[in-house]
Amino acid sequence: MATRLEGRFPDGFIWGSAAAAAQIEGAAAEGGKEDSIWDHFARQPLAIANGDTPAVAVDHYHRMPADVALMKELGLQSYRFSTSWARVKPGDRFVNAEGLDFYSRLVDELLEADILPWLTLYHWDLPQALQELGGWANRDTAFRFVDYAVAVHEKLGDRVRHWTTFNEPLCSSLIGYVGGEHAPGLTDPYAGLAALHHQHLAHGLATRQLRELSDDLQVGITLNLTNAVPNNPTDPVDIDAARRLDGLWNRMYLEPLLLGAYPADVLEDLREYDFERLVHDGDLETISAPIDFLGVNHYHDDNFSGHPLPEGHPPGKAPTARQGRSWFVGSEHVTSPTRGLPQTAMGWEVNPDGLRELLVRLTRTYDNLPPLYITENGAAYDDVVVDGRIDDVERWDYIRAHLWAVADAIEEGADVRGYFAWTFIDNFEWAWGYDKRFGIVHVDYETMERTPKLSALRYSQLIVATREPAPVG
Ligand code: GBH
Repeated sequence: MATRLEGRFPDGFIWGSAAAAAQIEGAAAEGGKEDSIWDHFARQPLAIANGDTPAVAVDHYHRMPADVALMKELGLQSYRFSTSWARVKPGDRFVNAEGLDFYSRLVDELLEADILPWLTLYHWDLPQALQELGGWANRDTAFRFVDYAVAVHEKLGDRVRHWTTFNEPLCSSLIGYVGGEHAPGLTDPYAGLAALHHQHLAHGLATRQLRELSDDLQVGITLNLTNAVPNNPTDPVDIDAARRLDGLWNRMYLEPLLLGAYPADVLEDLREYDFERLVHDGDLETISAPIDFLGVNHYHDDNFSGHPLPEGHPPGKAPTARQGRSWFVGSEHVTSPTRGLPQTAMGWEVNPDGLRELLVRLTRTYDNLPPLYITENGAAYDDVVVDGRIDDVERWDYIRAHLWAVADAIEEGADVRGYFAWTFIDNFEWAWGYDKRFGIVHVDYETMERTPKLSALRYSQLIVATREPAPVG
């Protein structure tokens, strides 16, 4: 039995932390940046808790050098960030040099601090101007994404080696276009399914283009994958519910990428929507071009039932009183009963072993699975500041327990090469606004002062310890 967590990761394992442009930058209308769909969405009534907006966020745009200095102080080896399309190429016609300059300075600061830049091109902030042309429901947006990727590459391609096309396309397609909880806030299953396919296409087209521009890039994608568990493992109705959601949530994203085909059982679940009309000749070949890594974001696994929630079951948490719609397209009857496990402040159940199971299952299912990176994992808790300290013991317990699960998965053969704690700093948690804190670094929203929480200090110690030889005996 291994007793030291720090001794359980392979050489070269990358320890990092992550954030996303719309969640931290602020400066929403500065430096030539125009509205993204999140700026626009945040102005709609009841879109975001407390009427919060990403306009200022944690002002990272103006505080970037100090934030990078703090990353260095904590010993982070890599920083996963995203570029904002609305800052780089807001309209369809021009590239905003001032926006690109910001990212160029960020990359220089990181390299100077010996921190590997890990870039994501799309973390949900489509330019509103493109939304007005239909957004991701419009196939043409996939081709506009390539133009944007080329513009970013032209500026950063000489210094950035790790490129992620999309972060969690499930959220930016189904939750944004069907569930209505995320921008653009639609509740249209047809638009959601179109967005899903067009984001895959955009991924494939951009991957091909980036490889043509440089032959030494590491190009991949990040998916949010869940471990779909049947509520009652012997009830065929629950088993079918888990199969449906594993399909819609995981396999609709994994399989076109890795196998070049959408899963037949899900296409059947979606029959009334005629999903296949969206898929043109050659699309699947484009989408399934080999990738160098798969990013896995994981927060919770999910328990599914094909029965209505029992009477008296607590309702799922929603950020505002706004009415959404189930984004379980084609499987709208499926419910997610709780299992009575401990929950984070998001109401997400904590079950670290679900991450081990997921990683092992991926490894056993797909022969051509590329190396894996945990590109997000972390938790929201209600932090308390006492004498200027934030002893977020629960958050550190959460991270630590998930790292044990990752180490167990590696022992069982999963090729996991890095871990990025979500998130470097408290920030704009989408529809939840500033209500939920996921940071390992605390932000005082009055003064914008940054304070590493206990979790950051422990994480930092862990990073140092993994570099030291194990004690003898
Ligand atoms: C990630 O999304 C994001 O990449 C990141 O920006 C964000 O800040 C972070 O996690 C924390 O939220 O409809 O009830 O079944 C997490 C996305 C949120 C995915 C909830 C699926 C569905 C809940 N997940 N979720 S439900």
